Amino acid sequence: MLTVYSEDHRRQHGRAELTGGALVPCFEKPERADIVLDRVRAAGLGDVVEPDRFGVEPILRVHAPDFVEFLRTSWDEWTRAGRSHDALPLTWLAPGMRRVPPLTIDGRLSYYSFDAGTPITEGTWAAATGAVDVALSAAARVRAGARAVFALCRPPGHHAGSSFYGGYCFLNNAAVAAQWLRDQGAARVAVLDVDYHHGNGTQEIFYRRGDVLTVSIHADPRQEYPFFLGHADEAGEGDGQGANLNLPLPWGTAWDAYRAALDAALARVRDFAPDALVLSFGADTYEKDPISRFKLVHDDYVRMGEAVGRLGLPTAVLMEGGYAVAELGVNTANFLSGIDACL
Ligand code: Q9C
Ligand code: ZN
Repeated sequence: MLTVYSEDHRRQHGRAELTGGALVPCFEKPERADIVLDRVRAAGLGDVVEPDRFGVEPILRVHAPDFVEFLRTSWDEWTRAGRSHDALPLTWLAPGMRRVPPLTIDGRLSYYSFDAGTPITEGTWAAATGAVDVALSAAARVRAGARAVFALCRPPGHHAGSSFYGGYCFLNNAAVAAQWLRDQGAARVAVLDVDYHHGNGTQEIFYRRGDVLTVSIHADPRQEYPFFLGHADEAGEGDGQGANLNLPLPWGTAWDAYRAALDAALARVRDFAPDALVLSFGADTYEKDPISRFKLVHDDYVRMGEAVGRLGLPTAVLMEGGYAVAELGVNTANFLSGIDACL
């Protein structure tokens, strides 16, 4: 399987996130991509290529212009306010408050975000747009006939919505890729998200649409981040009624229960009969992940890849989360090998 990779990811290197009441070093760090690339090479999975550049237009197909402009200019606004450390928000809307666009950078960070775990840095825009180019380059090769391509995206994307960032995500790589495939002529596209956390951004972007199926297997939001989306009864609205499937699982879930959910997810994807699949892959379901509570082991990722591969769909696999850095490469390469075994 071909891998698309760019060094642009290094430009996102936040110092700290607010977690468990403490400022701690960012879990989402450049070493994640390094170890995945190393293992992809060591496993002999295939060539590694640079992305093509697609510009901002495909991003604007799923993200609001004012939000994109905010991401592009927020670091400059932040430094003009006299700050030189990473930019973090610390106030959010609660029910009864008003969504009036603030004029100042602290208000604007709050307006466009939903957590304090996602620092904006000098290189954030370059890294985030680079990750989109990586995803789009994989999608383009799939559209041109490749059966499966791996986009080694960093920073990840699935928590970013049409007008908000958070969860280490700024631009929704999977949503941009899915929309781009639609715009290139795919009649139906499915997004399957197996990251430990619910893909709330992807769900939000496509929730009222029937042409893009969104399916997510994740930790139950009653227990786990992002808490306020990802429940089992969210089925889509309007034209999108029936085109969203959430399969929340409890803390402690291991392979047997996970596989049952995966089978249900794959059955829904198969029934939808998409022209292409975008797969949001996170290895934070791994038993030793430092911020997560599922119990998958190395070999489970091979089985997961084989099950996805047996769908027989043209597939762009996009990197999302996974924070047990030392073992992130093995788990990801195992998943890709499982798909490769079915090509
Ligand atoms: N400190 C992905 O796996 N955890 N994102 C708490 C506030 C956030 C995970 C954030 C976890 C985000 C792509
Ligand atoms: Zn995650």
